[in-house]
Amino acid sequence: MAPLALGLSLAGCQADGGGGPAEPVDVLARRQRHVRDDDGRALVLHGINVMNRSKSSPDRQPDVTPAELEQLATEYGFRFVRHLIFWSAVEPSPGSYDEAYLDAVEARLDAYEAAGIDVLLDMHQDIFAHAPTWGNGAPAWAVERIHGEIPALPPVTVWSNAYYLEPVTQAFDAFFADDALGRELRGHYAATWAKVATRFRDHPAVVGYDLMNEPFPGSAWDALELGTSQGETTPSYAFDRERLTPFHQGVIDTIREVDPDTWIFFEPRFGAPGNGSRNYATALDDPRPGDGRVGYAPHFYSVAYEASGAYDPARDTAIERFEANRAYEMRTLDVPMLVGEFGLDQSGEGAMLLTEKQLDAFDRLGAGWAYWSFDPGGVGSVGWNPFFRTGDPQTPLGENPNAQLLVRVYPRATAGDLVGFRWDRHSRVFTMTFDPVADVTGRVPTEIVLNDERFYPDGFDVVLTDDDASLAQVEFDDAENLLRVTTSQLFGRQVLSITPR
Ligand code: IDC
Repeated sequence: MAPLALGLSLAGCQADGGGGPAEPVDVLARRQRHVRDDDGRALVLHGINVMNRSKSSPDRQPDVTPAELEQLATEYGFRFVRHLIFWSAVEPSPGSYDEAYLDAVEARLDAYEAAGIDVLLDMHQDIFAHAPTWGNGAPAWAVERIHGEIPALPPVTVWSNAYYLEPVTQAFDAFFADDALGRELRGHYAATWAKVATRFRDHPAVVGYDLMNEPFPGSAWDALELGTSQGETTPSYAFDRERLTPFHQGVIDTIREVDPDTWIFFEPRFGAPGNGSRNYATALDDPRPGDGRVGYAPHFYSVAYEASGAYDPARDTAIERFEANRAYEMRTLDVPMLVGEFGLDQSGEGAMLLTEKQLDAFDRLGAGWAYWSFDPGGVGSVGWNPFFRTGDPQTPLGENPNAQLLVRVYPRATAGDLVGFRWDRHSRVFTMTFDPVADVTGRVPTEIVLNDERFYPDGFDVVLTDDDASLAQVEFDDAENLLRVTTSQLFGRQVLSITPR
């Protein structure tokens, strides 16, 4: 029946009714809504930050094990990690790099690769620096360059309140200043990235670099912005346009001198955008030859939830603002997006509803995500963690309630231009729509992450609504929990759905 199906489909999608094969949709001329892999497939990355404990461990590495990575990837479908690295660890003294640290990072990258996990390398910082009483990020010598010594910070009740302490605010002002010291510090930062990129540009696990975690605006910090965006007259606006965008551009240009190919992600300033408000940054230029590979990696934490410990959908508009503002920015900044951090204490009232609404919004935006964070405790520990450690070497992880929401069916890699997708965990119906792309669709499979035992104990059906369904190859890899679907590139828009039996 294959020739008949082919004939019918061509007749159906040829506008001029002519005899030749239809032209595939020309997506090259269209904006890139997704990060693409080396095969040209559109990626949607679901995963987790690995790990908060790296900030304070002696080797600045996570203690995640290969067996845990295996379980994360195959059972839970977390095939992506945002792996924390630190400026202080790469450049412990000015101009000299710690190769042993980079070797240890490489060993982790090898472990991710073995588990089929893609990696975003996140140059993390909280409270500017890795220095006594400070946080993590910049080397202590950078604080000494700024302050002449390392000021001791007073204790704070909530960690992020330390940003507003005078020595920390001053350190960020110094780092972003348009003066000799600012240029020197940013030069070290960019050179550190060039070192990291030179080392890992060819590592198959690495999909991207996350330039700086939550850049704090220093004295341009504006608490008012946390509610709704205040607009062009604010210090935030000036910081985004005059400081942050040029800083990001400078680091991108430096990385591109050594690495033309790896995706580079930038974040909005710390604070308001993470609660759904606007980012005032302007579009970045990617000097690589060919299509740009700059992506956007904002975070999402509801300030109202964090302050009250409860989610009140009638009053907390963070999700609605986040979705609208991020969609606007994806268009105006011309970038694909992945949410580098979101997460919450799952014991609060409405925590599950908030998490589910966040995840559905990310799907609608076509954005991947990394939950904060993979820091499992022992049996019985819940808090923010989707997972806990069981002590069983075969099945090292057990799941907490929010894993019910985080483990989803999703299109990890689409051999085509992904128009949209939806996972409904109640009906267990998954739907995706994509347009074929020349030399991608038909050559490589679309890969859908699907845990059949979990979601479809009685089996599932895959339905392709296009005429060429009979030409598609559908294969389920039970060991990997991956559904591979290869369709023809000769046809028009395709809708694929998966339904329970
Ligand atoms: C938090 C950790 C916490 C630690 C703190 C400071 O959960 O244990 O004390 O960092 O290092 C962020 C940051 C991320 C935070 C996370 C949760 O990027 O480092 O981790 N968060 O508070 N921004 C908003 C929230």
